Amino acid sequence: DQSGLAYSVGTTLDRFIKLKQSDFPFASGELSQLLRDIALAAKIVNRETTRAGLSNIGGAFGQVNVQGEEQQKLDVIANIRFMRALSKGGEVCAIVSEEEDSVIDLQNSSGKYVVAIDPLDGSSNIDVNISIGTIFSIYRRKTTVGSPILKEDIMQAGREQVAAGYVLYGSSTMLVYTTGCGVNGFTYENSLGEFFLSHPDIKAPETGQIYSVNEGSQLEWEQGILDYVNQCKREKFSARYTGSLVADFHRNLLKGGIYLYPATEKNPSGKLRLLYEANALAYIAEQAGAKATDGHQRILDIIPTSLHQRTPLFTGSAKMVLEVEKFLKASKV
Ligand code: P6P
Repeated sequence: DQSGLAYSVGTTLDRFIKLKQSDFPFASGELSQLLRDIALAAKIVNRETTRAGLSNIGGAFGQVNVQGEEQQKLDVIANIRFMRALSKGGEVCAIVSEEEDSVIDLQNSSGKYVVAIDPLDGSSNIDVNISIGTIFSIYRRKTTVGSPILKEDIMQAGREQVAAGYVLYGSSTMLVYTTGCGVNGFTYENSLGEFFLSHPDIKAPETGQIYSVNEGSQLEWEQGILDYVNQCKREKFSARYTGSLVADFHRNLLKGGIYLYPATEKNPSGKLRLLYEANALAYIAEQAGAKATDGHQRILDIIPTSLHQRTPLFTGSAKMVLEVEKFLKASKV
């Protein structure tokens, strides 16, 4: 932290953002404001998720989103809340959301940033009170005038991200994000309505004993994945899979471990979305000394070709990700 100003556990998110802003000598505060706008929406969605069972907003909303999945009411509410916070905040020119078929152009010519977001991932877990999450990526638009352009501004490779993060609505609600200078985690204190720095400078263990995969699709995996998971079993690793990507990713980031979503018959390109799921977690992983690959290349190097494209995702402790790639290569010879 070149600012020289000390921050410590217990620093509020607002103060932390201000302190870290000085890491960017030319920062004019827009990215800081955008991060605050996201934190605000997270506070509102947090309140909704904790009440889901009570105010009868759980359960399917009846509509089907672009993913062909039943939209839970909370999905819709989270999408509305983040859209509203981002458009009101004034820093964003366009949004890609899992809940929207096409790009939302905010008609904001002064907005320098593009946000890709999954407002509420793992929403099938809402009704059974399992942790859910928000995942977001932030890019600077490349063009400087007129409406943002799909190829140049919206579908940028993950390595172009200027910031990324997730909110985990779990036993406590956490905001974890990076702006390219490491990863920091903040825990929400409901009674004060503030996020406080609780996990400064998160570094992922370089290996671990936890693997997270839906073994129900084992018969559909390519041989290398099967070989790797069998190796995990020989080494008596623990299987931990909540069905909620953010929860599994966060636990593995802190304790060491790997999350795998390979290609399956149902999802031949994997299930997870590149723009608003894999890229954000891949940026955080690498900033914390971990890795994220599609089995052959860094997630962050994938050049997007469509808005909602899927990718296989193997992410977590660096040595474990390298091991998966080794097994995939070995199974092809
Ligand atoms: P499956 C939730 O729908 C999600 O996008 C991730 O949060 C989760 O890890 C995965 O899909 C679960 O998918 O096929 O194992 O049910």
